[in-house]
Amino acid sequence: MDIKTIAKTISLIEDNSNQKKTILSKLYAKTGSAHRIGITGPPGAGKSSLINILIQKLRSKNKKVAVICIDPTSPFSGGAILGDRIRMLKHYSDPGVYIRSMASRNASGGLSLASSEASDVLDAHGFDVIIFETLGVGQVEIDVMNEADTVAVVLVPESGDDIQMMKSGLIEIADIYVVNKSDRSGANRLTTTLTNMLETNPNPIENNWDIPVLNTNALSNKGIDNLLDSINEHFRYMKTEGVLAIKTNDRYERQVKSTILARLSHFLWNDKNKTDFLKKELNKDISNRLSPIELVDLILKEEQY
Ligand SMILES: Nc1nc2c(ncn2[C@@H]2O[C@H](COP(=O)(O)OP(=O)(O)O)[C@@H](O)[C@H]2O)c(=O)[nH]1
Ligand SMILES: [Mg+2]
Repeated sequence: MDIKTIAKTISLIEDNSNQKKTILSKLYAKTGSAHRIGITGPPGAGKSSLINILIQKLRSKNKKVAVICIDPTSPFSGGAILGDRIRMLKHYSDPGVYIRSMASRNASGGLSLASSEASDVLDAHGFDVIIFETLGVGQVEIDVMNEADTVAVVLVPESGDDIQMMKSGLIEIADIYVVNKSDRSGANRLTTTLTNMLETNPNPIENNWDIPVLNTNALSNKGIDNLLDSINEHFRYMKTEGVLAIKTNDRYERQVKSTILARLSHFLWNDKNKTDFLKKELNKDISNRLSPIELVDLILKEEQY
């Protein structure tokens, strides 16, 4: 399948076309080979710059690479994504590279389901590495990171003072820490802070994996080989320890559950009787309304769940 067809296929899935079920069903059995990598961190940390170099390094090893950029802010291709596009532009004519931005626009079932399904398309069509780039800000982005097998959290020396950052959900999902912009002062201090933090709070689930803290400089290409080595090492670790199989099953389960939720709410809210129940209550004064929880019972009453 060429890149154009892949792009079209992902759009059909994203837009909930009626071909979606056939498409996803045909390819599911062919998934399971790709390494899904999440790269997250604050805006401007250098995620796209690092990904750009990772693409080059992976291409020199003949690996096919896809990047899914998650744009949390805008349903349109916003400035950030445009910048990322330009940064990665030199790969555009390479059929072994596919770059796409994704927004929550139509994603029924959420962005994490949409990105997971898009990855299945890419996985089934021979992409060896699929990278999700997200801004480390909210729950949506953390949910997308959960779809990845390996998560690298990119910080910069300035993040050292940002205690909120350390407390946010970001820290719990990291398999690898990257201190980028290590050309700036404070990089070593942040590396030490992170290393100390890891000694006192090791990952409770992947307890045989020592989370590395790596220094990189995306401008001068420093430390990126180490980053790629750690990414590959984590993939090997997950395979030998059975972690990958668990993650694959978790992903399957999440896809099933998210799809059920999306389908049920679609089914309910396309039923005029149900929406009328809601409208009727909304037209009443609060003092005369059913409580929200009672209305739910009324709406669900005739269904056999
Ligand atoms: N000094 C320095 N600047 C960097 C480094 N990596 C990226 N940058 C610059 O930081 C800015 C933001 O980079 P970008 O990759 O777009 O960050 P993103 O928002 O995390 O994707 C750009 O101007 C990059 O050129 C680095 O290692 N050192
Ligand atoms: Mg970026």
